[in-house]
Amino acid sequence: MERLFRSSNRGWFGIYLAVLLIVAEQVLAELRYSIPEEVNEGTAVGYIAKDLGLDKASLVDRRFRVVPGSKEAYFEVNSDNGALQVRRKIDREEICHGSGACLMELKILVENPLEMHHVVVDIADVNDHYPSFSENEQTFEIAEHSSLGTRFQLDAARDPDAGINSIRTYTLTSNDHFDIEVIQSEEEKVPYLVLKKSLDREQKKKHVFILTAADGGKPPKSATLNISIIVLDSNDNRPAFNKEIYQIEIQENALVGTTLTTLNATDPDEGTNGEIEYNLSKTLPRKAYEVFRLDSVSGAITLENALDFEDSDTYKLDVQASDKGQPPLIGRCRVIIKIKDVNDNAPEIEVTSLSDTVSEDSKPGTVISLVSVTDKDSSVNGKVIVQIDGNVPFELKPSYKENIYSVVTKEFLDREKDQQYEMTIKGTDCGEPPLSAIKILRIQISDVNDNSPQFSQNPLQFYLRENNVAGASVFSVSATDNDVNQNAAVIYNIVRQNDVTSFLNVNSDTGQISALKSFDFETLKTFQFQVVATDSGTPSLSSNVTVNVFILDQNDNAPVILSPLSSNGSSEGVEE
Ligand SMILES: *C1O[C@H](CO)[C@@H](O)[C@H](O)[C@H]1NC(C)=O
Ligand SMILES: *[C@@H]1O[C@H](CO)[C@@H](O)[C@H](O)[C@H]1NC(C)=O
Ligand SMILES: *[C@@H]1O[C@H](CO)[C@@H](O)[C@H](O)[C@H]1NC(C)=O
Ligand SMILES: *[C@@H]1O[C@H](CO)[C@@H](O)[C@H](O)[C@H]1NC(C)=O
Ligand SMILES: *[C@@H]1O[C@H](CO)[C@@H](O)[C@H](O)[C@H]1NC(C)=O
Repeated sequence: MERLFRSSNRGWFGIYLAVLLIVAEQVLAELRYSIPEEVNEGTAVGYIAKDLGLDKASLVDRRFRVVPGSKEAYFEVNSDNGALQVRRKIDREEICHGSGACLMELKILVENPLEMHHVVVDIADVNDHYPSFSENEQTFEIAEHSSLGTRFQLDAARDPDAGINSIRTYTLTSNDHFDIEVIQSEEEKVPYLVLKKSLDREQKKKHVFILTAADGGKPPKSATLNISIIVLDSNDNRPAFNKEIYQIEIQENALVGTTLTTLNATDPDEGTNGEIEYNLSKTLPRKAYEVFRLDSVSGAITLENALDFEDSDTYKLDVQASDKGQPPLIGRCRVIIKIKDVNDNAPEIEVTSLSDTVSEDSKPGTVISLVSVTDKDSSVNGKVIVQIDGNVPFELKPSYKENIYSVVTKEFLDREKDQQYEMTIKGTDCGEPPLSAIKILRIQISDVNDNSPQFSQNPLQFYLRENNVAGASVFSVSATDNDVNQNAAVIYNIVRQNDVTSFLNVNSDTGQISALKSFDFETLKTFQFQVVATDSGTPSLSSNVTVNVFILDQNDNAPVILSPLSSNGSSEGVEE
């Protein structure tokens, strides 16, 4: 620094050799000279002897000299040529402060006769100092979005030189955000940074500029100050989710604890201004809070309780991400969770019958029951196939409404063949694996009078010993009826056709036939009659049987020989 200073000064020296001489016209004949500072020793300040009109030759005799004093050290007179000359280098800034004129007063004395002259030497400034900053770096912390026009005072540079050689300009590296503004106070120029464009920490959090202070010398000397601007965060960014809508699909049988997705919101702010907390919106249906859990720190959504597609097939969760600034800012997103159906429900079968009996005379196609089939699973798994298992005279027909079927008779029924049916109605869904349900349907077939009483054979033959006891039961007839109850309740009647039948009686309930008279083989050997069996149905049905009766002979007559007896004489023989 020292060396640089000197060499620069030497360059300017020549210009200042032309010393101005000012002769002040004062009472005390004051002499005034000006020299630049820093001139070499021996440089003439002014030719005093000449200026005072003193004879050069007499100077030694008259003891021409500078009166010793504080400033004496800097100057001396030359008795040979009468000049005032510099005795040692003068540093203006060492002697004078401030930028005003730097004047040095001297007294010059000659004797015989005694005279004293005042001399004023004006030490002119030379640009021998560089501007300087007290620090080489200055740091500011400025909140982002500070209002435009805000000023920040910078360190002023110092330059001990005076006037034009002191600080003249401040310049800042060109940038978008700040201008430099210089305010002239009493003594010095004070530079300010003025905000001209808003700062955004998320764009750039540190700005570095160089402030250059230059003096007005020719050439100017300068100094630099590094300026760092640290942009302080303000909570000016709300958390943003990486998606506005998250679409998620999950099987309804997903295990509790399964993580469905992890939400991710980011906030470029700093510290707590960028710290995110996730929450479900407070206005969701209660069920949503029971089924899902949102981790407020990680953003993970996990299954808290089992899902049920049949209960709810979609959930819409409104989620907010809040930062921890003061006040906090909030970002929102929506999570749509679609539940995928799993075949976890068997079909349900419901049978509605008006009666559990059906008349055997029903026409084919008669509706006996309605079967409704439902399945709680979704369309694919709900679709149910219904069928009747077993070999029964019934079939299913689609009805007026989907999922409702009629059970109808497929053919004529015959109670006398099957009086009861048990059938299995089976519904099977189309899930994987398929699930099925069964329902047992029991049907009683009710009787219709469609069978007449039947005698086991027709005609019937009976043998009756003559001389039977009148009024006693002699034989019985019986008819059976395949129907039941009244339709099978048979009563018997004898068809009154001839005389013989008037001697016969039938118990209408039992079919016991009694003979009202005793028969005589010798007068009547055989006779025939008919018995009608009638059931009690409405209308009733009947059938008849022909009864042939043969009277058997007894040995009730003494022999009367009319012709030779045959060798054969069996008393049990039947003669035609
Ligand atoms: C004699 O009687 C027996 C038994 O009654 C009979 O089988 C047989 O035919 C009779 N004979 C004649 C010649 O009538
Ligand atoms: C000032 O900034 C310049 C350029 O960026 C750099 O080279 C120098 O080291 C800095 N000085 C200080 C003291 O930070
Ligand atoms: C969240 O998103 C940001 C930006 O897209 C990404 O840098 C970060 O890694 C993500 N975080 C997680 C946990 O996925
Ligand atoms: C978010 O959730 C956390 C943890 O469950 C809770 O402490 C906080 O109060 C909630 N914040 C809001 C805004 O609901
Ligand atoms: C007896 O049955 C026959 C054939 O079924 C019928 O023709 C006849 O009229 C019946 N007789 C009486 C008296 O019912």
